[in-house]
Amino acid sequence: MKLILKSILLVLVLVISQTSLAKLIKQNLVIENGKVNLSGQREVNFALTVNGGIPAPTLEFTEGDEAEITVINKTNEEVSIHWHGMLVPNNMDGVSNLTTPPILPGGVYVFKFPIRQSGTYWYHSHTGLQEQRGVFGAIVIHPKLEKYQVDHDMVVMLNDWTDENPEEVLKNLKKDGDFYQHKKDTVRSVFGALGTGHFNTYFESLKTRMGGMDLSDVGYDAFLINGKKDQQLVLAHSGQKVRLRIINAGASSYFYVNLGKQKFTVISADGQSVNPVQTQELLLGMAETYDVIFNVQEQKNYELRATAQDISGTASAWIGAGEKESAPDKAPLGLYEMNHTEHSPHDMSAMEMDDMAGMDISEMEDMVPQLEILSYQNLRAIAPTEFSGSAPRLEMKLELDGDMSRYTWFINEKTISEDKYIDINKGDVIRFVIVNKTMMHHPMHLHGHFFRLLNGQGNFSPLKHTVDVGPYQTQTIEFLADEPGVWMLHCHNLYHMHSGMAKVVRYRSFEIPHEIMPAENHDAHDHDAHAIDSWFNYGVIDAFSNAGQLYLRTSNTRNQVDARISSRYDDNWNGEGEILGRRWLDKYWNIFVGGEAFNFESRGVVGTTYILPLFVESSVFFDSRGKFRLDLAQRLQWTSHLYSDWDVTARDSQGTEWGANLMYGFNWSWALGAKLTNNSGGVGFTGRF
Ligand SMILES: [Cu+2]
Repeated sequence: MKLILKSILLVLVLVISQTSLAKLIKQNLVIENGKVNLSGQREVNFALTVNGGIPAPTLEFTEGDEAEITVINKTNEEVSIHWHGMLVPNNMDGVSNLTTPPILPGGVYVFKFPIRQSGTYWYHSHTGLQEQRGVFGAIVIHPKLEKYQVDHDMVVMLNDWTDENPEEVLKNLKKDGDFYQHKKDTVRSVFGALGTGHFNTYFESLKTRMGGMDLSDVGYDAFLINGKKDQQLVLAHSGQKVRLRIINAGASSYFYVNLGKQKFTVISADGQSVNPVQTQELLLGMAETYDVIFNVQEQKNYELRATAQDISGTASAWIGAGEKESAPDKAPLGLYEMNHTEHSPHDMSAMEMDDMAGMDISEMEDMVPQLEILSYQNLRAIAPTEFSGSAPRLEMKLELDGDMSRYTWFINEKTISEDKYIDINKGDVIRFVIVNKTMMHHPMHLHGHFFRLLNGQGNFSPLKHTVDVGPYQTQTIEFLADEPGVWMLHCHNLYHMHSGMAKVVRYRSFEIPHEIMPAENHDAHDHDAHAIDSWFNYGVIDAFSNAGQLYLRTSNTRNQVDARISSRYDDNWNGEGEILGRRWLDKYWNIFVGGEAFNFESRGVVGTTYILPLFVESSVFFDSRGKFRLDLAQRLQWTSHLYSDWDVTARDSQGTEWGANLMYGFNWSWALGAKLTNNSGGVGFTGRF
């Protein structure tokens, strides 16, 4: 009897203490237009600050708290805040026009949700390209009982920064997916490949039309840790433990993170605890987070260095005190060595998977593996994560693909504007097999859930909210559908997402609340991905002493209008022009209809263009007089600056015309050189805009 009373009393005490611990944590976030100079090179006026700074303030909670966050929009555009990795009610997810109303200029929105989890997360705008302009901050949630006692607990927030307005960056990528290769001096070429002994790889990439491996599309001006290129993060002394909550808030950069050759222990991934693993380095995709513990063993000041995956820049933060211990530079990347057979640390190696699977926790802790770089197969949950066997399963393949020439990105060959929903049933276990058919990494993020990453750890597969799918790799994830709502599933490369690589996972039983519906009806395919079906422009002007041309293009996801007038000297000056409306059927193939003027006659044309292996553009025209025309054109990049364009036009009503040039490109926009045609030669320039 006494024992029972005692137990009841204990339960009461526990219940009361728990209730009193459930604190309401209030925070205001004021978003404003700001002028900042984060690169140290230029002050820019497109920045968005939160409470006056970049990054936004760190929000700190304890599991069980209630969050009340008031977002105040003092800008002249609509804004949003998404709580990345947080298990929130669907209407608190912060995706404008999908889950939450947009916060209009001068508007205020109060987010209220219970804190159901612990770990390291973050928040960011889910509107336009605002995340790249500064709207991102960390979320730190302490568990009720902290397992790891440390002397210092620090957020390490990584991001990429461009002094160019991100809207301009997207416009440039839409002109040419390789736009920033010039700025970064990573243009691949025939002689570049020959000189490094990789001609076969290069030729193969042209033959298969894969192009080279691109680790990053954008040429950034700075990489930052907590908003700075270099800083003393914390003064720590020998014998102290430092917990680092590393968050990749980059818009389109993967980061390597290391402390030189120092080892550190990974204790959680994407906020979820994993069996401790020792490593010297991490590779973080956008939106991924890792918590690590670093034991300061000597009285030194260690450099924590984040290096962009394409080795185009670094950021540093110093930990410790005393003599500085710098992290070594990473070797520059061979432009041609990379192909899809090369492994990224996130790829599965069957052998390693076998080694790790079936090991129990105590064995793991005994032999905390020591790694040079952490890979996914080293992540093991601390408790079983498998779902009950009775839950129905739905398996779906998601193919990631893209078209670099028009910078459009697809899931299962469609952009989100073309095919938006994946419908699921509550209670099902949903398995996505994500197959990457591109030469880029895609960090795929699912809102509102943790998924199991099937990494060979069986019942102990780790829980994540974002998974890196490397070039030509496949990753399989599964989750229990127990959070009714509509949830984004998208690539966390901001420019990929805004060029189509996104979907919405929709619970069949879920009804979109009334306050969202108007937006849903008004703008059915716009949602988060504002730019997807916008039109983008591109133009070329050629001015040679023997030929001239003006080409203008405007295009959106599938449609394109081309206008071209040209003139060349063959015995005398003649002119021609055409205007064509095109429809892209897949990334290599379009059909067109339009008109052409030739020899002072105009006629209607229909036809088709196909991109052949080696990126030879071939077009067949049939005109309203029953005549036939064949065009072939190709660019050959000899060195990073020297290139040739050649083209052939064959008409059955006339002979064959050809032209070829040899140009020296100063940058993406301008080139000088010489041009040959059937029977003339000349010099001049080319401008692209
Ligand atoms: Cu992507």
